[in-house]
Amino acid sequence: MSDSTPFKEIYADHHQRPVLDTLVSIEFVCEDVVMSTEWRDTTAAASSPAITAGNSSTASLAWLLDPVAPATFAAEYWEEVPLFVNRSDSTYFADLPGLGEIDELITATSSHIPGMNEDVRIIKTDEKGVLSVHPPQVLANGLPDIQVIYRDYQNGCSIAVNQLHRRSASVASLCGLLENDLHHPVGANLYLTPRASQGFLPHVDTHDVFILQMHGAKDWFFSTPKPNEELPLPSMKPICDQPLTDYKKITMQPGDVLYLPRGIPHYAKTAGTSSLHYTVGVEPYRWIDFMAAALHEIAYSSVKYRHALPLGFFDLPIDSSVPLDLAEMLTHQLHDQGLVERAKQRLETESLRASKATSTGHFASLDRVRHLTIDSTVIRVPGVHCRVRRTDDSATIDFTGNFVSGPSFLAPSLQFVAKHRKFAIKDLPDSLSAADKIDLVERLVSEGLLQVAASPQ
Ligand SMILES: O=C(O)CCC(=O)C(=O)O
Ligand SMILES: [Mn+2]
Repeated sequence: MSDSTPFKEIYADHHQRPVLDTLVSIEFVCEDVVMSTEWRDTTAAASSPAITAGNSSTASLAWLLDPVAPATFAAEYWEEVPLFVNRSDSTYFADLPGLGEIDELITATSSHIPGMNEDVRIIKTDEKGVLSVHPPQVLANGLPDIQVIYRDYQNGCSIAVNQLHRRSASVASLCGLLENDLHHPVGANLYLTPRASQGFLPHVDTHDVFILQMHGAKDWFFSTPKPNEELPLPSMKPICDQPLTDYKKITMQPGDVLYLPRGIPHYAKTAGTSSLHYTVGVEPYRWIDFMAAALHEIAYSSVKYRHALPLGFFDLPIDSSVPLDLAEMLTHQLHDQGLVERAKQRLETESLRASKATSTGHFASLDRVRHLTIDSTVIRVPGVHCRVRRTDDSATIDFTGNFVSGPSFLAPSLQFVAKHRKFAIKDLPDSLSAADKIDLVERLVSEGLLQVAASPQ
């Protein structure tokens, strides 16, 4: 991406283009709109929300960024350049929880997640620029006191709900579908801000974010990108010393999406109306994660990596010839594509383990599993993604939240399952007997990958 196009604003519908005086005040946007080769009228092709369970998983990133194609996003924006999709279609996110559902999202689940902070937070930056962030008051039953939150909101506080994908199955489905396209972990937070208010001070996030405007309007201010400059690690303290004049402003309306790469300083404010947005965050696998996965894989095949460090080693000098020797072994083995593939598979397997809210209605299938016959039809559980991996003597199908492993002769059947969303049991490859086909499918239903089709066969 050249320096002359630091940011793109994409209009999904040319009838909705802002009037010129708006553009003039954002000189870099103005230039981009005129120069843009991306801009096109996609009114006719306007896609309907693709987040409901069962829709094609490949449509998800395309749907989110429409009219920007995922390949364009990957090549020109990802990790480098903010992208504003100004589609102004207030129905675009209608299938996701909106303003009317927030009370339930807050009160139906305990606010405290063991091992993590509170996931509901009350946030305000006051007129003097002083930030306050605090957890909600909690009732005796452990749930947030919504009455106090209503009062805070009326006093100008924003309400943030983290881990939305654990509270709402439709948000979980959206995140799962995006994960399936991006191959990086995705989660969602929600921010509700009253009119004329500011939540956070300018800051950087250590993950990439897609901001989805659900209700009302919000002004966003963010700095122009400096490609590849920061890319903070999750553990880095987010710093933000950008002078305020360097910030560009856009206004988000319902249906709009803003992509901000991690490390881009930003803040947001409401003016005349309240605002609800989701922040869909992508905590990407980085090369450090890949290298760590490769090292873990090597440790399985090389005993040298499994030896203990010397007793009392904190107080001893470390002989650097040992780590150098290990690094050389790693370099040598990385020439072998096998290690590269195993490291990749390790990350794939890990990515399928993360748990999210679910609404698959699976208990009905568990009730029917005993009645399967060779003629029964089964479907893959909507929103559950799977991948097959094999070793010399085993075949495994990893899927969201679980896996099933067996002898390597199962590999063609597992691959068949991974390829077909819906199939009759008899259509599984004939390397399995009829009884084995039924056994395998029973197992995959029991473990949560397959559902028994509702209609009698
Ligand atoms: O709405 C705000 O105050 C800031 C939200 C934000 O920084 C984010 O969603 O990443
Ligand atoms: Mn942020």
